[in-house]
Amino acid sequence: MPLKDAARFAVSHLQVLDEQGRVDEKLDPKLPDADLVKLYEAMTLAREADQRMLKLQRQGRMGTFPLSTGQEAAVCGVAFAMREQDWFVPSYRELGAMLMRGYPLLQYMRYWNGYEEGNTLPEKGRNLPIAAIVGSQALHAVGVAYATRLRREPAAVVTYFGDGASSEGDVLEAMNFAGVWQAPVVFVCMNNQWAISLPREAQTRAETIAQKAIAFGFEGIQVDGNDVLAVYKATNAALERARAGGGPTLIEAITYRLMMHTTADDPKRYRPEDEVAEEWKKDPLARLKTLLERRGIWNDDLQGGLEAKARRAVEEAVAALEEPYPIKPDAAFDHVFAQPTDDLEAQRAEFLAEVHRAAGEASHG
Ligand SMILES: Cc1ncc(C[n+]2csc(CCOP(=O)(O)OP(=O)(O)O)c2C)c(N)n1
Repeated sequence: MPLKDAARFAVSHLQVLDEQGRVDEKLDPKLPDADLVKLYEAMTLAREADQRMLKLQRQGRMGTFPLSTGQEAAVCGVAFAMREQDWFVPSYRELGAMLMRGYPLLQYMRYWNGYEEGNTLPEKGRNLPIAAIVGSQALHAVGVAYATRLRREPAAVVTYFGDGASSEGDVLEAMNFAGVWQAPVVFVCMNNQWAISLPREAQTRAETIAQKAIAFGFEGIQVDGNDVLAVYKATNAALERARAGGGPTLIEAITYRLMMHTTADDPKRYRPEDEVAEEWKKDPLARLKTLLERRGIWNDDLQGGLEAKARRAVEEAVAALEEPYPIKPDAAFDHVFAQPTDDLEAQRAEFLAEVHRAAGEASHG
């Protein structure tokens, strides 16, 4: 009996806007000029906030935080394709998208400055908080997506995770459930080439991360993650399919973590600086700016105005951050359940008693 193919698969790679800022006309999602400018503004604000927070951290005015410099196109392009009724389930490196979804920069800075209540989102809006446990959010996303389907809502869920997280059981289990249930969820793997000091080649033997979707019975696509048009186009298609009952998609966004993992990390110890210099040449902000200039809708005045506006917004948040702020040590106990359990409240009381005892000891020397 001859051997037959049981199945055959292929994984596409999408690029619309190349490194020189040229658009492939056939693939162009044809966003209006105003939308391109909005995207560029969102990405610029994220970059400005990231870099300002790095300086604050170095001055001892900010806690340890993860940087998203270099990943703005992938982060913001995804969020731009989302509608208000879609659910946003982030990891911890999606500053630009969080701001686009209405999360105040001040809250974000408070959270990374050690205030748990900074991770409380505005009541309105379908946004989940930052998830620092690698991969955990993928399971939450699938649960939310399943509930969305049960309620027959025309909404979908987006979750982000890293190349490192793609090897976590949580993410693989989440994708399996999503496939079986045909849950309306878009998994966005931000392949920034590094999981702290572990390079992509040592993460998985698979040629692409996108192909992992195939094993779970849904489509995976790879996109140039520094190309905001490709990211937007792929996400928009995946969300439309999910909202219409077509099930999940995995999008692997190829990008690069241009800075340290977090401010506690020194990447010079494990990756060559010429690699980083090469990657700066693919800066997603510069690429989108070139496109705006080619279209004749951008100039130095507008650039100066945008930079000043972003700086003002960041400085306002920094000024508010440094105002006296009441500490709520038990904030971690809030928002765990809609109806707090007796057990949790008992733990809160025990914790607060301990805090008061320690504070009393400290004040009495
Ligand atoms: C379950 C779990 N294991 C380990 C860690 C420590 N940790 C934090 S970030 C990280 C690397 C994650 O890399 P990746 O998923 O590629 O995302 P990136 O940080 O590059 O965005 C690790 C190991 C954690 N927070 N949670």
